Amino acid sequence: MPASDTALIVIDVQTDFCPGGALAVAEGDAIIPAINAMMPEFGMVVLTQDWHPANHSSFAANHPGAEAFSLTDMPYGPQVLWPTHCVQGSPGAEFHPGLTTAPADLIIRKGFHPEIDSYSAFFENDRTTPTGLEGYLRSRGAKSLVLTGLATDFCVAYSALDAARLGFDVTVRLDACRAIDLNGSLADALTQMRAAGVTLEG
Ligand code: VGL
Ligand code: ZN
Repeated sequence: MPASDTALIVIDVQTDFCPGGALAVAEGDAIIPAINAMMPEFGMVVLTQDWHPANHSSFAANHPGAEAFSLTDMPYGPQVLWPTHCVQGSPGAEFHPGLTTAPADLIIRKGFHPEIDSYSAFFENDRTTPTGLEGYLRSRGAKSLVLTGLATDFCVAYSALDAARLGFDVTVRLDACRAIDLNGSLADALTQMRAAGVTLEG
């Protein structure tokens, strides 16, 4: 049983990131039984939801002529242009129906500002605009975080790196995550997480 000051963070287990979805991660749904089984072991459970307006600047469709999975320059740095996904209120933005959501204490939505993406559960992609999750976890006394979900190399990794930078003790359960792996992004993410002192398990 994890200590009572340990929170389980479940990143973006949404229909669009699972097979058949708009930005499907290979085997994205395969992690759901493991995540459901972990929830009752934690005193704090947080789910995140990628939650974009239709005019979001991370969508290739909003950049005439741009291909999905190409890179563009944003004021805050390079940004991958994604297929349209997790549009607010759309079926693809729902949690996967297999995910148990009842044990969650908090659901945090991110990526709702049209002009900036937010991979991390803590900060938007400028690495400074907060989502509020840090304050929530600190005021509940969380010291350690266990991260699971989608995708290992984007939203999970960015969340893990921010959490480590904020001083939380961070573990990523790789067996309860799956990756997009775009041009070596998984290897890069694992290297960066190790360098930041994130514990990689599973
Ligand atoms: C994610 C790309 C775009 C993720 C979200 O959840 O990893 N990836 N939006
Ligand atoms: Zn997104």
